[in-house]
Amino acid sequence: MSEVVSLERRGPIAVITVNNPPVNALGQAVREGLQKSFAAAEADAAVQAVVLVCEGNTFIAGADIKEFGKPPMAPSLPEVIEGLEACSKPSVAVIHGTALGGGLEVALGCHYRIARKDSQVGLPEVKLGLLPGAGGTQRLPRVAGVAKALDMIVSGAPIKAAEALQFNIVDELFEGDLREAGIAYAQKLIAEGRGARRTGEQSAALEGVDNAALVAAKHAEVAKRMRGLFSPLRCIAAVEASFSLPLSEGLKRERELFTECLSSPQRAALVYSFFSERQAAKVEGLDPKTPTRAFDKVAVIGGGTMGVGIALSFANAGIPVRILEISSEARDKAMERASGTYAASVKRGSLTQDAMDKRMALVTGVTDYADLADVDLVIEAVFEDMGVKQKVFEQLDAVCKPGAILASNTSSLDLNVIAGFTKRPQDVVGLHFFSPANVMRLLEVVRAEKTSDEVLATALAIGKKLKKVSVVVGVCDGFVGNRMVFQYGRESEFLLEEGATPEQVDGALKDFGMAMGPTAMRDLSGLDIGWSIRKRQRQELPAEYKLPVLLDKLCEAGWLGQKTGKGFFVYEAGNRNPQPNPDLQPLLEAASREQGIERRQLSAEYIIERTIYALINEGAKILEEGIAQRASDIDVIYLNGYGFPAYRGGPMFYAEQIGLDKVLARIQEFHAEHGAWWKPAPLLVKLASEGRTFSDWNGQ
Ligand code: T1G
Repeated sequence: MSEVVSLERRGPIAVITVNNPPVNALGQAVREGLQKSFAAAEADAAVQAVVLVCEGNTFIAGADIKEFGKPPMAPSLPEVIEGLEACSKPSVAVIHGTALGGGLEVALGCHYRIARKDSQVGLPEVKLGLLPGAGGTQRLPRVAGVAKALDMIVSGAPIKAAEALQFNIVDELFEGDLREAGIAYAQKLIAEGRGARRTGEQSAALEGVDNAALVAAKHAEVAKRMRGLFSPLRCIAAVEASFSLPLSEGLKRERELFTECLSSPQRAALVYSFFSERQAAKVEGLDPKTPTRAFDKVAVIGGGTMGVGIALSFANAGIPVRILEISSEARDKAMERASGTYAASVKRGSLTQDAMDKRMALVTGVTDYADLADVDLVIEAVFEDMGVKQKVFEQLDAVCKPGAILASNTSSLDLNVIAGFTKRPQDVVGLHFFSPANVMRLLEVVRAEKTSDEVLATALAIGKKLKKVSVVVGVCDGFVGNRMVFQYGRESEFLLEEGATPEQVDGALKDFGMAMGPTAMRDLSGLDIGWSIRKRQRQELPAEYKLPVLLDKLCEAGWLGQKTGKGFFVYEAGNRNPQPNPDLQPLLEAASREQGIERRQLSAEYIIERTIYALINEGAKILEEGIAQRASDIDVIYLNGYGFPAYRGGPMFYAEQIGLDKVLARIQEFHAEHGAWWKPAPLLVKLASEGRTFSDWNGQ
C-alpha cells in the first residue's frame, strides 16, 4: 500500500501496519494508506477479519499537527474513518503507547479495540485549541457514555487502559506481542461469529441518564474554570450532538465546530506552544549526542523555601537528595518543611501516605560539607548575596569530587563571577527553578561562558528527569524571565501612580488571561525584594530612567505584601485571596503628587499595552543580545514560569499576531510620553521596518 502503511495476510486475517515514526501521526500518506489497505482487505474474499497495529513506541498519536493551517489534503480523516467503520468484516485496533486524538478516533472507527495494559487513550485536541474532528465527539459518547466523554474531551486528559476497559472504550487488555494479541482476538471474533460492530450504530442515550443535564453542568463548570478559552464550549456542543442528532448530522455538526476552532487564533497559539516547548530542548551548536554525566546522588545547599522545593523535585523523580544547612536546628527545620509540604499534598488527596513516605526516605538533612564528597550534583539555593555564594562555591570546590556538577539557583547574580570562585568553571551551570520549585515546570538552564557542553547537556537531562520544561538562557541581570518581569512590574506600578487601582491593573491582566495580576504577584513574592532592587537602582541608574515612588511608601509603612497581611492588597489570616486595601488610596495620591502626575482613568486596553508591550520590548532586546536562542524560547518561559495564557502563545507570539509595526508604533508613543524605559528595542525597529517577525529572525 505505501511505505507508511502495509498490508499482510495471516490466513484469513488481514494485518494492516502503520509505521510513521516518531508517533505514527496521521499525515496524508498514512490516511491514504489506511483507506487503501482497508478497501483491499474488504475486497479480498479470503479475508474474514482485519487487525490494525502500529510499529514503534505508540499507536497513532493523532493527526499530524504540522498540517494544521495548511490547505487540507485528501483523504480527510473523517472520510477514512467512516470507510473503516463501513467495512463488513470485523476489525480490531491493537492499542499500545498512547492512542491520542485522531489515533483514538481511528480505533473507535474500528469495530473492536484491545489495549496493552500499560497503554493510555485520550482526546487531547482541546489542549491545541481544537476538538476531536474525526468522529471522536460522536463515537466516544456511544461507547463510554456522555459523562465520561465530556470529561475526557473537555479536559483533554488521557486515561489508563484499565479505565478505558471499564468504560467500554476498549474490549480487552493484553500483554506481550502486539500482532499476536491482535490476531488471537480476531480469530476469536471469527470463531464466535462476531461480525462488524459499528460504534456509530450504537446510541449515546443511556437508560436513566439525563444527558442534557450533564451538558448543562459541564457548561457551568467550563464557564468558571476555563475562562477565555474558545474550544471547550465547542467541545460540549459537539458532544451534545451525539445524543441530539443522528450520526450523520452529528458528524456534520462536529465538522462545523472543528472548523471554527481550526481557524481561531487560539488554535494557532496553542499549536505554536506545543512545538515551542519541544524546540526549546534543542540547543544550537550542542550535539544531541553529547555525553551526559550521572546524577544519582544530589545535594542542595540551603533548606529554605527554594532549597526544599528543589530537593523535593529530585525526591519526586526518585533521586536521593541531601539538604545541607548551617546548623542542626536549620537542618531540622528544613526537614520539617519538606515533610510538611508532602503532608499538605496527602491532606489534599493529591499524594498517598505511602508515596510520601517513599519520597521522604530519599531526603536527608546534613550539616557538614564533608558529606558532599561523593555527590554527582550540587545545587546551591542560598541567600542572593555574592559574598555568601562565594563562600559556598569555594567550599564546594574544595570538597566535591572531580566531575561533580556545581549548579547555582541564583535568579539574577552573575554566574560567570560565581564560576570564578572555583577551579572548575567548566562544571558550573545555573539551574534557576521557580517557586514553588517542586510544582512550577519551568527551569532556566543558565549557560555561563565556561560551562562545558557535557555539563549543559547533563543540565538538560536533569530537567527532563524532573519533568521540567528547560530553556537554555545566557547570563545577564535576571536572565530572561525576571529581566522581563522587572519591566512589567515597574510599568504596573507607574499605572498605579497615573490613576489606576491595583484591582483595575490586576483585573485587566487577568481578563487578558494572566494567571495572576502583577500587583498580587508582587504581594506574593514580597515587596521588600523589589524595594531593595529599587534602592540599588536609585544609586545606579542614570537620571533619565525615572522610577516609581509608590513601592517605597508601602514598604516604609511596613506593608510588605502577603507576609505582613498587607501590601497592594490586604490578606486575612490563612486566606491568600487579595482583597482591596482600604488604606491604599492616600498613598496612591501622595505618590501621584510626588511624581507631579494628575491622576486619570486608564482603560483596560491601555493597561494591557503598557505592561505586555514592556515584556515584548525587553524580549526583543534579550533576543538581539543572544541571551535567548529564539523568540519561542522566551514564550516558553512566559507560559511555564509567569502564568502567561498558552492560548495567546507568549509575549513574542502575541506581538506577531498584533503586528510588529503596530506594537512598535505604540512603543514609540510611550517612549515620547514616558521616556528612556520605552526606548524601542533596535531589533523590533529593524524587524518592523522590514515587515518580518521574531520567528523568522536568525541573527541577521
Ligand atoms: N503531529 C506531529 N508531530 C508530532 C505529534 C503530532 N500529533 N505528536 C508528537 N509529534 C512530534 C513532536 O513534535 C516531536 O518532534 C516528536 O514527535 C516526539 O514528540 C482530527 C485534529 C505522543 C505523548 O495532541 O502528546 O488528532 O521534536 O517529544 O514525549 O481529532 O508527542 O522530535 O521533531 O512529545 O514521547 C492530537 C500530541 C492531535 C498528541 C509523545 N494528538 N503529542 O510524547 O515525544 S490533533 C496530540 C503528544 C488531532 C483529530 C485531531 C506527545 C506524545 P521532534 P514528544 P514524547
